[in-house]
Amino acid sequence: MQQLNQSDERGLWRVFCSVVDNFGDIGICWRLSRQLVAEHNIRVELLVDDLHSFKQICPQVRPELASQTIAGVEILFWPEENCPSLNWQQLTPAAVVIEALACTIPDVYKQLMASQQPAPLWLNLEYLSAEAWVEGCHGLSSPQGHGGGNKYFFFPGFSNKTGGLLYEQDLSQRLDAFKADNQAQQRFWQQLGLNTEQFELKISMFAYSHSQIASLLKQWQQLTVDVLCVIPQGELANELARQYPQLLCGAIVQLNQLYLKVIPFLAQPDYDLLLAACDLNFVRGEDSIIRAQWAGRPFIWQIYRQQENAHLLKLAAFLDHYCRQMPIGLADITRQSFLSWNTDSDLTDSWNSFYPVMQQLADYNLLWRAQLLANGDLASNLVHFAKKKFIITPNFSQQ
Ligand code: TRH
Repeated sequence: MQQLNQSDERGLWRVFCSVVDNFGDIGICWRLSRQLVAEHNIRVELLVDDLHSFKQICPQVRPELASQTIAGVEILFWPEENCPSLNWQQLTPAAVVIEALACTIPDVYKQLMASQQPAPLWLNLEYLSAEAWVEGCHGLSSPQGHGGGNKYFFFPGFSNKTGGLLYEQDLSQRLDAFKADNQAQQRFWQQLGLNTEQFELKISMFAYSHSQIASLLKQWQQLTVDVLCVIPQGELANELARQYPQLLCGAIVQLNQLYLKVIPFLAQPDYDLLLAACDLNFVRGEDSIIRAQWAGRPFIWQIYRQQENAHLLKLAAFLDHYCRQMPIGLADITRQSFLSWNTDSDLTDSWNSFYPVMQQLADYNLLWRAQLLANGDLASNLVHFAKKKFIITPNFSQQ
């Protein structure tokens, strides 16, 4: 058995990120990498195959550079296995290698890992799911054969039998302080070119395209208060712009009580503030739903679609966790609203039930957030896991 020593603890962590589509993959890898550097004093190298997507959530990224350092994270462009600009042999041997979100480490690098003494700890950071089987698989290892050692599966999740969720130190305190500070919020909106004083309901709408979006917008037009809905640039904004072309020029489109505005993609920390500044957040995919939970505002989640409606099982599993402590009536409305938003249903009825319970949900979400935080945060849980594994299985060749 080898005890963890200083160099293992401080050694390099190499994170591999392949951008499948959208922004969740890089969004998660970028948050994790930054946090490992900032809060755990770990040297992190992030290899990513799409710097243009990365730039959307981190404007400092320069896509023309093969390597660059931002927020202490060393970022390498990883375009393809045999890219001449990446000399695998010359890379510093890593203490920990993270294969993030179903990406595949190149064979040439796997061979290097197997020949390293001691070999790195190889972790597969999985996609988020609230399904029960995740608890049984979290932390399991899988032998890779041919001297490749073990790969460990690390699952984010909603219970203390999983790896938890990405959460930076004091985030909820910082977001709550922002929510209590009207001037800070006004400054935030001004930076987006908006004066929001007249709006009693502010909604952020980060979503994939939706066949029934018009039924929801119609309800908002008929409310008795002024409603602001901001839509980040992308698929849904383009869809709405087919009907209201002025949206793409940054104009505000007024439809009775409803004011629509397309906003640019924000840097990740600003997106967190947007979620805290709105009264209701529509979020999607994997990372923005986590951020909505930290913001503590009412939210509605559009899960990433999968074949044969597999995503609806994942949605149901999440709702089982999320709604467990809610009063029955609130749980029914929440389930129905999430389900309608994730199917092609008309949204009139679900909105009419959801709107009156928003305050109740806002209160509940603070309890839910506290419950999630009791599971520890994903980065710290990963570091803890790595320390344990270094002590027990320091090296592939000993297994
Ligand atoms: O972009 P997404 O739909 O990503 C999805 C999911 O992760 C899905 O699980 C995965 O399989 C698929 O990609 C390939 O949604 P998500 O996960 O919320 O990621 C968006 C990221 O973009 C998140 O880190 C928040 C960030 N973001 C900003 O930084 N600024 C913004 O203005 C917005 C709207 C988002």
